[in-house]
Amino acid sequence: MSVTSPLLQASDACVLEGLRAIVGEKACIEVASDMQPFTTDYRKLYHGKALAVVLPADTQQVSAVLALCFEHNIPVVPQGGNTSLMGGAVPDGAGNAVVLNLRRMNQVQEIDLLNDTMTLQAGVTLQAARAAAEDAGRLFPLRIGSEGSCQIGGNLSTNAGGTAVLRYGNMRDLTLGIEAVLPDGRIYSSLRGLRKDNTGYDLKQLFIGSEGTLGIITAAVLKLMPLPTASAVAWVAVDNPHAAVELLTEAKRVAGQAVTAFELISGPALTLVLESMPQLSAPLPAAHDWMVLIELTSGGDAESLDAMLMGILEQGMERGLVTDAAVAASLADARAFWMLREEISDAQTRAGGSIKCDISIPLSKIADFIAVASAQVLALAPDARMVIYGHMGDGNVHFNPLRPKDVTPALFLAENYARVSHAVDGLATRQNGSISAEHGIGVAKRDDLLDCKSSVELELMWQVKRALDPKHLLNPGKVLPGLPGTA
Ligand code: 2HG
Ligand code: ZN
Repeated sequence: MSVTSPLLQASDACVLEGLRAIVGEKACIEVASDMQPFTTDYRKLYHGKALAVVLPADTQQVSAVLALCFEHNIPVVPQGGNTSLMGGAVPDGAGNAVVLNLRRMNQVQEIDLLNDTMTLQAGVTLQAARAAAEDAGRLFPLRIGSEGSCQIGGNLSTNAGGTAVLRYGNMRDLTLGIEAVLPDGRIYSSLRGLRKDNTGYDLKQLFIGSEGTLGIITAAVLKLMPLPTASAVAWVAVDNPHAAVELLTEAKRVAGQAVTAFELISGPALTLVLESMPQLSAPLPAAHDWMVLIELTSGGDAESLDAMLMGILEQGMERGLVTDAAVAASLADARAFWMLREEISDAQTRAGGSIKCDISIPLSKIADFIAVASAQVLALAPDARMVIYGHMGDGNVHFNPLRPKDVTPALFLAENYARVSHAVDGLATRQNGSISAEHGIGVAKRDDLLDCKSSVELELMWQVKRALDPKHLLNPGKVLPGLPGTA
């Protein structure tokens, strides 16, 4: 659609014409209703507006779009699969920004089996990246629930984590190089597939995790791992989070590197999933306040891995940490256990009225943290459903109090969002934890950085921002809170 509204300023019309010339008419969306899927986040909590949504086909087009926007002082909001939980990938309501969605840049460009690397464009979905690696006989180990829609560029720009970080690390750990386009259109590239390179500053790290505020990541070289040949999975009832931490220590003692995932799940989290998806069933006959999902994987045989898992569970029972356990007898069982875990996030989205806290804290303190934070939240919102779960093995818990069934999402959030998240995040900060372990900052947690970052950290962040994005055009309003006299 290329009809320019008469209400547009002459300069906007000129920018739109330029954008169409760069990406082609079909890849430049200008009608508000067509832009809506790109200007609203997937939980439908953030509704923005845009001048246009562009879908470039390659890095050169991204570069040309950014150069044009730089010249005309037009903000640009980079977007991958638009699965951010923090409102990080949609524009604000001003309507003056261009959303640059990377989904057309979806080519896996090279798999180098000798180097164990994969080079791909940023718009490849995580699922497609994993499938391409698997087709080549390798594992790309990042694993998150939204893998069908989230894209590698978004995974990089948020330094995504997920359920296999315990074994393989997060996106930063899995990346050898990136290509990124700077706000003025210049292209930075470190797509060299090197595992060692100490030639000065490691600039790629600036772009990873900075949520598109410094440059737009357009391609990456990622590490590949051997495909595991065996896995063993158990759904385990534990007495409490302290017992879960003890069990994790035991698991690491017995199975070492084979401990791939160790996920904590509270009773209310499982209940929510079962209520919202009645076709699924609980792995254990009785209800439990706390459960963990353990996965071991290895390149060895299934028998030894099963024996290790049984050893961990027996020790756990002997020591009174484990009260019941179901071991997956087949791949289908294992998938069913994982589905219960992976559906927790979407079940909250469907219910509405969830307060998202994404805490990390040293493992030695995490159980106490959960106890104290729960007591504080229940003092503020006594009927909240305590949906607490996540990547216990990484010291990362999604602490997401949910509205009671008889209170509307809007009312629950209006009354509780600020005070509950302030209490939980404040406690984490005082204990030297993080208020965003893996979800990023976006717009949702931006101003909370003022409470948890030192003035030195904030000043340095702003200095880096100004150095790379002097006109403050890339993903404005995200990540960086205003600094008095500097914003
Ligand atoms: C998960 O671990 C995701 O399921 C989403 O990080 C967590 O919705 C959430 O809070
Ligand atoms: Zn998570």
